[in-house]
Amino acid sequence: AALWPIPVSYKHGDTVLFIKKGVSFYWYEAGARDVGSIANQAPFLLASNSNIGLDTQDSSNLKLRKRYAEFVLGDTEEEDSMREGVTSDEVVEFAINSTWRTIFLQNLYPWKFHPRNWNEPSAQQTANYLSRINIEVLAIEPPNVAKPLAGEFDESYSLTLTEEGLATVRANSSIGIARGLITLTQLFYAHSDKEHVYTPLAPVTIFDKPVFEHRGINLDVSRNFFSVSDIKRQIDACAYNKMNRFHLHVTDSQSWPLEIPSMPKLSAKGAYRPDLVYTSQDFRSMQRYAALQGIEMITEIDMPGHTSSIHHAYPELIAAFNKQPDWNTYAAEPPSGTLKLNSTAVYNFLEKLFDDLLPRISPYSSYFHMGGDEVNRNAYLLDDTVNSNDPAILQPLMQKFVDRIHDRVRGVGLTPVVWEEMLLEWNMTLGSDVIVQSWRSDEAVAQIVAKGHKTLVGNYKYWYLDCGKGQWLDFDPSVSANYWPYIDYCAPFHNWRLVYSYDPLSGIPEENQHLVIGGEAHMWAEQTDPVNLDRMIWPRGSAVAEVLWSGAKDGQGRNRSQIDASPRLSEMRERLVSLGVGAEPIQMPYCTMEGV
Ligand code: CP6
Repeated sequence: AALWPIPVSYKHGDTVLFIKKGVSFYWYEAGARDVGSIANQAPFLLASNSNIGLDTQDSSNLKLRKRYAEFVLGDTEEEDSMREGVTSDEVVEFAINSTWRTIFLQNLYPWKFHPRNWNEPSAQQTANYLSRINIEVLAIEPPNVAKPLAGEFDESYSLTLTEEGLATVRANSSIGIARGLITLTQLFYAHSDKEHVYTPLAPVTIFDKPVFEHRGINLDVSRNFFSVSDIKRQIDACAYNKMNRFHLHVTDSQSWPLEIPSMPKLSAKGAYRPDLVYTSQDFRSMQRYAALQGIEMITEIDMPGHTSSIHHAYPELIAAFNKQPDWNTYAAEPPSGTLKLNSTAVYNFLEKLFDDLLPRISPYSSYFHMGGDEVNRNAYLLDDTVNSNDPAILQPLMQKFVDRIHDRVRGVGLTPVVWEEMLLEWNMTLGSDVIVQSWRSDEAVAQIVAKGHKTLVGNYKYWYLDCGKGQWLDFDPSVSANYWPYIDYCAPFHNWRLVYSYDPLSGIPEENQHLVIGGEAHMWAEQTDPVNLDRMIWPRGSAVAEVLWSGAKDGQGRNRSQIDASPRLSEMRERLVSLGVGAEPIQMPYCTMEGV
């Protein structure tokens, strides 16, 4: 089995099917549309050498209409629409397009997975020699669902591939179709003749659905800037791992790279360089690119700590800014600095920020993440609107801060997300809708669900992918701002097996397990920039993706990383590389070739 993440149920025979490079998609959908609108909405499908239209012979009793797209090899145009939101129709179109590209343009020549001197099967020797893969896609969701990502969505699918080369993907939603087509691509290999692909796995029957509803990567783009195309590549990799959330930790103390058109100074002064900024168009194109692949982009504006980059534009809003050399009295990282906690100016600023940003989030996401991590009480000693670090004084002020933000977020129909400290350290009273993201311990997860909140896991000892390499063994912040305070957490190094060994449900009483809705792997970027980004996230992120899609344990309660995962992950790594993702190898070819 070469599939990653491993499906719930999976049966295959061992027929080698040869397929000439070509495919037809028969696409059934609920609700009819005419042929003309296909051309209007998906010009990228209409490469000059492809053919698309409506099959007139269709008349199923489900009143489904059937359309087809025939592809022959050729380049497709990049989707570059600036329309707001995505429809379920566009999700299927995007999935079909990338399925074709992945199978026929990017597929693996599988030498690493066969013994030395392996003889490739030849098309001539094979009885089943097909001129094309026929793919039937059946989704019962209407084609024009405008926001298929709202909250929970049905990602289950079934997939069959017959000995005659007919592939059928069935799902209840467009996103289920996208997930099933990803699996389909993993069944095929390239032949060295460059004319054919083949599968040694037909006939195949797969039924599949995720264990956890929230499966994502959190990328910090404040400590280092990443281009839109770097980020879109991570989104592609997430989708290929069947992840469905992409958390963008877009602002922090070190830089503010997000353009806020109503307050242009924020990024003009707060970004590392005026051009290292995500414009509104960039922001929307990332959200849309994610949504087209069934991924919800979650935007985090971290507050009230982790905000000192605001001081470049609005110094009057920030307290305890950059108290070198004793920044660590006031914050977790240099520079220190926090939004003042009892300030009309800060509330006016937030009002303006949310008026600008929240309406740009709601077409693509059901969440807004307000941060709330690592707020150091001492910063409010230097806040002229508070002048105290007494919890009895700070707590009600923080409650008001959180309540005002959450009410504003709910006002546009979004669900607030906060880091665990708001609940567990600041004892905030939070609405029952609020999702609390944990990171510091399994006990924190247990406490959050005991209070009735939904939670996301991502214990830093397992799912933090950053792992500093330049730790100060005798950490002394007064010596230098070149710091890394978390000295212990990288030992042992977070290799993929350690990442895999984390079970999101460990220590959670059964009656509360439904509140553990999933988790995220975290890419904090203090020591990661575009040069090492891909290899820092992948393929360890794939380990997280499989734990969240398939569960941490196999059918017999065993951790798969100790049983059967390494050859599959090696293969997944090759697939990621062929998609253009610079994922690290986990083994040498010898291991997969000779089965060690
Ligand atoms: N930045 C922000 C960080 C971290 C957090 N929040 C972090 C904390 C501890 C470790 C790694 C990263 N760099 N905003 C914690 C949620 Cl070990």
